[in-house]
Amino acid sequence: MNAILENEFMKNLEEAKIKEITDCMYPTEYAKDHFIIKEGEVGSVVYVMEEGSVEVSKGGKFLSKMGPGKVFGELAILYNCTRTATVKALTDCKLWAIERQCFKAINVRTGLIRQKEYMDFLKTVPTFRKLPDETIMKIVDVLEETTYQKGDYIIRQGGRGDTFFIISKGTVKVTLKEVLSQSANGEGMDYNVPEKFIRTLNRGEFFGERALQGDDIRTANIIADSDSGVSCLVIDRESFNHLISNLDDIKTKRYEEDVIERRKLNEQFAGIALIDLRKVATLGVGGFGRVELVTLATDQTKSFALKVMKKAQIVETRQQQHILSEKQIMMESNCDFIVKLYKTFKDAKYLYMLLESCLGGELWTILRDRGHFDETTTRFYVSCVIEAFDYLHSRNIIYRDLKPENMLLDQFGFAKLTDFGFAKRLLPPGRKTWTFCGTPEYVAPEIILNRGHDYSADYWSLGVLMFELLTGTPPFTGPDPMKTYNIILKGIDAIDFPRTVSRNSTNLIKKLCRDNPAERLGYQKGGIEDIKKHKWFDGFYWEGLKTRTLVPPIVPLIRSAIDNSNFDQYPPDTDGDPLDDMTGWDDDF
Ligand code: ISQ
Repeated sequence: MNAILENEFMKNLEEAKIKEITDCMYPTEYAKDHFIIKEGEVGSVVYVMEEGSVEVSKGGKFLSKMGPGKVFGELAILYNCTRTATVKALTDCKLWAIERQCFKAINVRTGLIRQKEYMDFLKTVPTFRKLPDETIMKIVDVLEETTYQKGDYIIRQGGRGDTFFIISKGTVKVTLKEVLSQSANGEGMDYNVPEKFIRTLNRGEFFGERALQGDDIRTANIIADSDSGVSCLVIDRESFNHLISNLDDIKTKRYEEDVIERRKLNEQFAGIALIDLRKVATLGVGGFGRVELVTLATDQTKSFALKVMKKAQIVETRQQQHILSEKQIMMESNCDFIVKLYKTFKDAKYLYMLLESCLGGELWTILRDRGHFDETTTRFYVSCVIEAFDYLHSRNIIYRDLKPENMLLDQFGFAKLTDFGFAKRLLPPGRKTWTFCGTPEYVAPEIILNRGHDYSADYWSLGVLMFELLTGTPPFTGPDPMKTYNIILKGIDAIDFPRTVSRNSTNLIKKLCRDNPAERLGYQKGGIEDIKKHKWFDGFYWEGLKTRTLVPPIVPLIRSAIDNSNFDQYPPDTDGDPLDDMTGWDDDF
């Protein structure tokens, strides 16, 4: 337990979780000279040393020696990772180990239990009962647990307060001083009058709810009354009001019509077969394969981006579900700021996606070549992402992989999101998800801490993107992923903003990169409109962006439908043929 509490990364986990983790650890032994972890191998176990000593090396070079109480391999807590160093036993060693799967189960379980328990509590309170589940879930996220010792006054009669409490552990006493002269503002209270016991309140019961409606004078005393202490879930009026919308402004969105419109568009491409396509150049190389620029053999004025993915590699990295969901989301999305997927193909070795081609190149390439962007340019690209997020979030989809590499410019210079390998539909709305994904520099703290995340993780990444576009480097960067994660956990206030970043920009980035997801701009009752209304966007022509009449800040030079000059050059694939896979997992692709 102490070892975990001293580990730079693990110490950030909640105490209840650490306790469960230590309960799930099992003892293991390694004899002198044996390897515990080998660099480059995939690993899913985290170790804590109990006895002995080990040597850490990287690329054959000695790095350090470690003894009892040290934790190593902790990146495996987050995902099945390739080990970044080798750890060898210098003496016979005793260690404690935990499997990632076990850790993950603890997280999901504690997260879900907490959510369900708090939801049930809130639904018993009249003020909350009428609210939609989605709002109650948001309230659950801002509840803070506070503990009290026996005898502590949680609320004092006559005092002012704007907080509401639900008892999550222990019991409290309600007492009253019968003060005849007590005025409405609590003045005139006679503190010598004895308190009269009224009743006890137990776990699940609540008090102070009138404070949420603006009535801030406390009408009774509430005193902690359990020997082992009392815990309360607390919310204040301001947080409550931020999450609760009085306006019934849920726009009647015509989602079904959208899908129908997209199906019609896809029908235009239904007749295209793989053999009709001719490869022109490679536009990108990614985890599962390549993206090729292709044209129709019969019509060179039309081009597409063909994403070719190796099935064996998808299966090896257990990404099957992600790929199926990528197809579904991209084929149904009908938004100018999202790359369209027209058709898919498959054979024994590969899956193919026939995508709209965007020949302006990756925003990443342009940023690399220019160093950084000015505010106007940044505002334009950030706005394109906001439009895409507005579209996705209103359909309960989170994107989870924002970065300049995943933003492509079309022929006019508008940015579009591509690569939906991590996008996920959250059903029912308000649900959370626990998959660790994204690029280290863009990952939100709640993802690192495995607390469950939802679309507020996209707002975090939007803040990171804005910083990277303005300065050329993302705010949280370390020499390796674990160090990056530790920097992220220290928060945005620990980051130095270059003086070139204006006050308004800094203000917006900090509001997007709040540690607490529920406090991020975009996640509160005004939704994504709150971001659009921020002063950094003052005067921005949102309507012109939507109708594409606004002139983009960078208009790419594209000479023809097969001009790949805005993309980097990639060497030909020399990996050889992947294995066949006819197991049928891709039937829906
Ligand atoms: C569309 N056009 C150009 C490049 C692309 C890369 C990935 C996905 C879609 C693309």
